[in-house]
Amino acid sequence: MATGRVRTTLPFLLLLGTLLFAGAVASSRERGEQQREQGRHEWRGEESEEREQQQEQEEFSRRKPYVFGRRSFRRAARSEHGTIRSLRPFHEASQLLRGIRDYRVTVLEASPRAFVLPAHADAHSIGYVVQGEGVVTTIENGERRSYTVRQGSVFVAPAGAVTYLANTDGRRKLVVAKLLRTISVPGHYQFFFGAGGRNPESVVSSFSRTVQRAAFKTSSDRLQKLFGRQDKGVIVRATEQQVRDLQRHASEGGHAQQHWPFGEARGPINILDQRPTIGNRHGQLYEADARSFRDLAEHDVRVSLVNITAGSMSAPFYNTRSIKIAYVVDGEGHAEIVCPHLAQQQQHGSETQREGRRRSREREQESQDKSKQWRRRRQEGSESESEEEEQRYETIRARLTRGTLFVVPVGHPVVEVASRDSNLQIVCFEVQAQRNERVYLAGQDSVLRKLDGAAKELAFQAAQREVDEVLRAQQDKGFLQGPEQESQERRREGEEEEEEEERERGRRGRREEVAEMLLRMATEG
Ligand SMILES: [Cu+2]
Repeated sequence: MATGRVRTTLPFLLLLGTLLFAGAVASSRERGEQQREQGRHEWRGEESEEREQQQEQEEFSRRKPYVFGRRSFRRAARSEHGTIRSLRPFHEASQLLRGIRDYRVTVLEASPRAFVLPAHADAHSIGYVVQGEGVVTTIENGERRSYTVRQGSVFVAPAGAVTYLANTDGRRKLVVAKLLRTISVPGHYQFFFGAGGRNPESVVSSFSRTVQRAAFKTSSDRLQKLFGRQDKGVIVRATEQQVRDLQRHASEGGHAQQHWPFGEARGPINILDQRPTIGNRHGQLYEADARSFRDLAEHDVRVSLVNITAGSMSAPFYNTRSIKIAYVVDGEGHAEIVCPHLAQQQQHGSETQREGRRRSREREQESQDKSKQWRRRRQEGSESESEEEEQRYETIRARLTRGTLFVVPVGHPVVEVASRDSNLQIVCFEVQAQRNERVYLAGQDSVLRKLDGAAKELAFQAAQREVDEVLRAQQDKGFLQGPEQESQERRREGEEEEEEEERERGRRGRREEVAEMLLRMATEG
């Protein structure tokens, strides 16, 4: 008996020690980071308010690791004429996002007639034009190519290619969401300016004087004059004439109908010009991938735009291989992401951690989901040994507004719901796109409908006819009628809560609940 206890206590102590040590390291690192952050803000003349927001953000991300609000983005560059905001590396935000640590997301907002200085990066970049119009130029293999882009355009700037961009509109902002694929330091990218001066500093003037003189075969004086002038930052304003000049050599690119092995067309495509892959009155999905867009082939990324009609929703689905990085470009609504990892973390977390998390959670109005209910039940002491073996899920409910980013990992079921008042538009970068399949859990092409009759009977413990009746009720596919009004929804959720408590009393398995949840999803709407 005694040895048994020693055997279980020792690993526990080791684990505890490791956790404490890791905690100390993390907090000292955090402190350093904060001090650095603070210094930067003071230099900018900003107060520590932002730091508080950041802490709040970190707290938040621990609870919803797949969701990043507008405030999660940091300014990477700013001038009078525009900003570049960047989301920190995914793997630093959460362990669960290690799979996409090579990717970063930035958002450029350029004022009318703004010009983003030529630079190259140590990362590939795939851009989607959210709003406005402009000209993008890249110099690759010694050739300069300029293309006009507008809302819906997808363009690729390969690593190392000198790229620049201008907002050609005199009135509207140009907004571009970019996925960066880092290839040097995972999750980190750098920009290098050749043409420039003091701000941005040109790489040229960082070489020694003697090297500069020899390389350019001209005097230090003249070099200093040329490379010492620019001090307006990364984004400057062009004149009308300069914009016209930039436009003059730009072609449309675009080859929406051509499939690239047959056409040699290059340059961006506009996904909104394509026929939707899925579409009905509840929504449309527009896609660009390696088949329709040559430039995406080597990056194994699919770019898509989802437009969900006000009051409608996407059918619950998951991706077989892709990790989806989604950025809300317009409208409002919410998403639900079903995640087993978080449920496991909850299960394995210490009692105090769980308590802390619960308290902070209660501050959040919207987290009235099932996971909380079962956590509460656990705290009431209804857990048993066998419960550890069960498959559990936590539902992450994310409010979506313009500028929200969310990640849906491989295999995780998700549903996106547009509010009653506005269409919801989301641009999605799906990485590991090759041979990915969207698998629907409800609707006409639901994977559940394809189960064998016997498999249905066994999985649901119900007669096949009964199962089919439920699974066939939803006639639409891809995009569906959304849930009822919020107030009705609340009432129904209340009823469900009672039902569920009853079920718990009856000690019925969680698996059954999952099946019922799927059935409910299939029949709703
Ligand atoms: Cu998960």
